[in-house]
Formats: sequence, C-alpha cells, structure tokens
Amino acid sequence: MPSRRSGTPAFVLLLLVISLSFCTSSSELDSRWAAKKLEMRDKVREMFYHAYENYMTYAFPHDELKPLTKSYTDSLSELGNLKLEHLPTDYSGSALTLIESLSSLAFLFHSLVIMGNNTEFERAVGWLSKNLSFDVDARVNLFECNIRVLGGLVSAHILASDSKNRLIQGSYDNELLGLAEDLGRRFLPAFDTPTGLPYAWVNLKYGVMEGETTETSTSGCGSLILEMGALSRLTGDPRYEFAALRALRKLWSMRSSLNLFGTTLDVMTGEWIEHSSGIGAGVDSFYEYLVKAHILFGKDDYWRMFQSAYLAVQKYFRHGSWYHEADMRSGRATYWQLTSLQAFWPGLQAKVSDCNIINQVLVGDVRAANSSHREFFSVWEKYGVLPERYLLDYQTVHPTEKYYPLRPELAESTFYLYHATKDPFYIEVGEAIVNSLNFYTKVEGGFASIRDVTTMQREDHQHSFFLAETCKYLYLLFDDSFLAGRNYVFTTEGHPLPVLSDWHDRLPEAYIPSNWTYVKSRMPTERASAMSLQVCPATSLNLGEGQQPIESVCHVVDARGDHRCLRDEECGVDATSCRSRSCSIAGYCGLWLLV
Ligand code: DMJ
Repeated sequence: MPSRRSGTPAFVLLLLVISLSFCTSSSELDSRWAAKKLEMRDKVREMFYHAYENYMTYAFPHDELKPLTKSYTDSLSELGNLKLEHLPTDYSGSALTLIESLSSLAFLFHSLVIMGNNTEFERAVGWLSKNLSFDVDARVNLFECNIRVLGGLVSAHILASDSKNRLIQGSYDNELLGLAEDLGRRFLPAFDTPTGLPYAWVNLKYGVMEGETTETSTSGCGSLILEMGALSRLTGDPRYEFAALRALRKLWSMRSSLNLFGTTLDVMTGEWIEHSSGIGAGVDSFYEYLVKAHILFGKDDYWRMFQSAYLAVQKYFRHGSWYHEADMRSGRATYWQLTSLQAFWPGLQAKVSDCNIINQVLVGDVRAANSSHREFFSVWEKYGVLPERYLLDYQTVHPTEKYYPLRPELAESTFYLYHATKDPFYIEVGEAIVNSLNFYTKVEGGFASIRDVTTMQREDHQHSFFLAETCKYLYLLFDDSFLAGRNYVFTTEGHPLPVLSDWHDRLPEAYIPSNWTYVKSRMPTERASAMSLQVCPATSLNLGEGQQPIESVCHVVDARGDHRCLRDEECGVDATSCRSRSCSIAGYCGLWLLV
C-alpha cells in the first residue's frame, strides 16, 4: 500500500513532466514559426520596396519598369493576347504600377502608418488625383484595364475613405472615385454590341475603333462584375454593373450542355471561336468572379452558376491532382498541360472553403486543393520558378512558353491554403518562393521576369502585378494582421474590396433583367461540401477516429433518386472514381462499362 501511495504522485509527476515538456516543445515550435513569419514578412516588405522604389526612380509616371536597363514601358495599351495593329499616338503612360501598388502600400506599410510614419499611400493618391487623365488616344485592353486600373482605383478609394485605416492624414475628396468613374464611362462603348458582350479593346478617347477585332476571351466578358459592380455601388450609377452583368449572363447562356465554356468568342455573333478550354489563360478569372461576385453582392444566382461551372471543371478538366484542357462540346481532353495561371485554382477552392458568409464548407475540396498545390509546387521546385506551360505527358517545359513573368498565382494559393489550414507547410512554401524570387529575379534595378526557366535567362520587365499581387499575397501569408476584423474579397488582380451588407441590396427594379432572379433560398446550416446538393456520403476515404467524413467533390447525383433512367445523361458521376455513370439496358444508372 505505501508503495502505491508513493507511486501515484510519482506517476502524476511523470505525466506532468511529459506534458510540460510537450507543452514547452509545442509552444517553442509556435514561437519558432512566429519568428519565421516575422522574418519572412520583413523580407517581403524589402522586396516590395525594392521593386517600388526602382519603379518610382526609373519608370514613373510610365506604366511599368524595365529593371535591367532601368527604363520604362507603357504597357497598358499593349496588354492582352490580341496584338495591336497600330500604336496610339499620344499615349504616354498611366502610372500603372503606382495605381497597382496602392492597396499593397496600405497593407504592407500599415504598421508604419499606425506609428504615423508612412505617407507614401497618401503621396501616391495626391499625385494621381492631380495628374492622372484618361482622356488619351489610347487603345487599351478592356479586361486588363478593368482589373488593374479600375480595380486599383476603386479599391484604393475605399481604403482611403475608411478613416479606421488612417491612410490619409490630410484631406481626401473622393478624387480616386472620380477618376474611376471617368474610366468606367470610357468603357461603356465597348459593350455596345448586339450581344452585350464587350469588345476586347476600346480607345479611351474615341471608343471602339473602326475595324476593331470582334474576338475576345471568356475572361474578357466574364470578369468585369466585381470592379464595375463596385463602381456602380459607389457612384449610384447602375450602368456599369448592368453592362457587366448583361455580358456575364450572355456568356452564361453560351455554355455547352456539359456546362463548359470555350476560350475565345465573337462579340458580334456570340459564337465560340476556340472550343477548347481549361482553368488557365483566357478563362481563369471567369470562374473566380462567379464565386467572388456572390460573396460581394450576395446574389444566389452567382453561387448557382459557380456550382455548376465548378462541378463541370472537376468532372471534365481534373485528372488526379492535375487539370488539363478539354473541348466544351464533348468534354474530351485536348491539352495535357499545366500552366502557371492555373495555380490560382487551389487558392480559389480554399477561399470558398473559408467562406462562412455562405455557410458552406468545401471540406473535400481543401484536400483536392492541397494535392494540386503540392503538384504546382513540385514543378516550381524542379525549375526554381513556375514555367508558363509544362507538358504533363512529357514531364517537361513547353518548347516555346518557358517564361516566368513574376506571376503571383502560386503565392496566392499558398496564402489561401495557409489561411484555411494553418499548416506550417505553407509557410515553408512561401519561404521557398521568396528565396527563389530573390535569388533568380532580383537585380539592382528591381525584379526581372525570367525568359527561360531552363537557363534562368532574365527578361527586362517588372510587371505591375508583381507589386499588386505577388508581394501582397506573400506578405499576407506571413502577416495578415491588416485583415483582422475586416472582410475583403480580393479581385483577380489582388485589389481588396470590402464585403458590405449595403452591397447585398437589390439593384433598382428598372435595371433588373426580367429573367434574373433575386430570390434568396435558405442556406443549409450543416457543414457540407459546397457542392451541397451533389455530395454523397463519404465511402471512399479511410477515416481516422474522430475525423469528419470528407465528401467527394466530383459526385453528381442521378436524375432520379431510385437510379432508374432512360438515357446516360440522366445518370450522374460516381463519387469514388469521378467517372460518368451510364444507363443499363434494364434502365438503371451505374458504372456499367467497368463491370
Ligand atoms: C494578373 O494580371 C491577374 O491575376 C489575372 O487574372 C491573370 N494573371 C495575372 C498575373 O499572372
């Protein structure tokens, strides 16, 4: 007995020692991660500053910096896939990189603002207010000008006018909004087509030029709603939101029976030109804007569109962790290629999972996002940066698209996935990205793009999205304190727009297209996949004790609950294999071809 009595405290003591040492090591670990994050945050701030300062010294007020020759390029009028036939005559830059830097200045230097030190945001706003003019004979790409300039101005206006941010110490009289409105007005002639689909190019002074190309991309028509919608909400002029909405609705009506979209189309006829598409170039932000428009404006229609479009992506483009391209008509795979732009997709999946506004959690999709992210990162590690195009079937870089123009997409996904999972693995990924950028792309005059990832030969261009997005997402990965207590949606160019209940109001009746429904359905309360109506019980995953079942994202239910059918189309998609089910001779849905 005595031995028992004395044994118990010893045992308890032992437990205490074990648990204390565990606590110490886990808190040590936490503080090591915290220190790592601070160190990385400061490195990213330095990177931004180096890029920004060189731009201001050698390129401002032109559009973008040429870091190798320490000169500039007026690139806004040259952006996009469709090439200029003649250059504008009196176009001399729009301080594009400065506009793109505004929200990053607010985020990255916020702690300095609090200490009353930083006036750079205010200085930039002051300069733009006085000097920026859109009354120039410049043919600009509508999509690029919208996401970079309109988005940059609208977002910075909101940041500037929110006194909580303390970004403006002097006076601010909505000058950025005035500029944004002027630009928005200059966009409107582009929408004057029989279909409502906008031209890809518009001359800021003269509207659409004679003989202008009628070819545009899916993103060019379907990724305008955030910026133009925000402009309407801020100015009270519904024309911008209406034009963007009309184009989006027309585009939506052009989907195939498989709920797929092509990549390019004709704005006059509304016919598809390129039927093959994926989640990368020419289409990417269209998907992104469906879900973000739902978050920003609260309409269920956007969410429903996103659900169908997302499901079709998972069904026809996904191959394990990779995404290939497919023909919108048949769903048949066309190109087995990874593109650098696709790397935003895991971030979008994580963002949706994090979206408690819609009270649904894409549980299964964070897992899918994580495995795709790892694949993208493995290609990044293979080359040191992400090549523009990588041939999946040959496991090698595309022979002509070997470049890396400082794109943000992998950093963006890394930030969202860290936010969604808090897994320190993503901090390590962020660190690797920062180190690569500093090692391969940093030069005396800024950050240079990579022309060829196999030789790491540099190119004389520092794109404005390096400041708007790449640096911002890396910074937010290591320090998201600016986001605390704020609820933002980031545009495709990384410009924050706040989620405001006011913006969830209806548009004035006169501007509601007749078949556009605003009826809000009751939100499901249980945690489920965002494919809420199309999920199936988890059957395929080995669950550890106490683990939540993870639902398959590719499952599509059969048309009838009793699984009876007349045609293959009435059968859905199998949750485990992601294969389409077919209708048997006896009239039942199943994976009959596999039996
Ligand atoms: C950015 O301009 C935007 O993110 C756009 O949607 C596509 N990608 C570039 C940067 O890679």
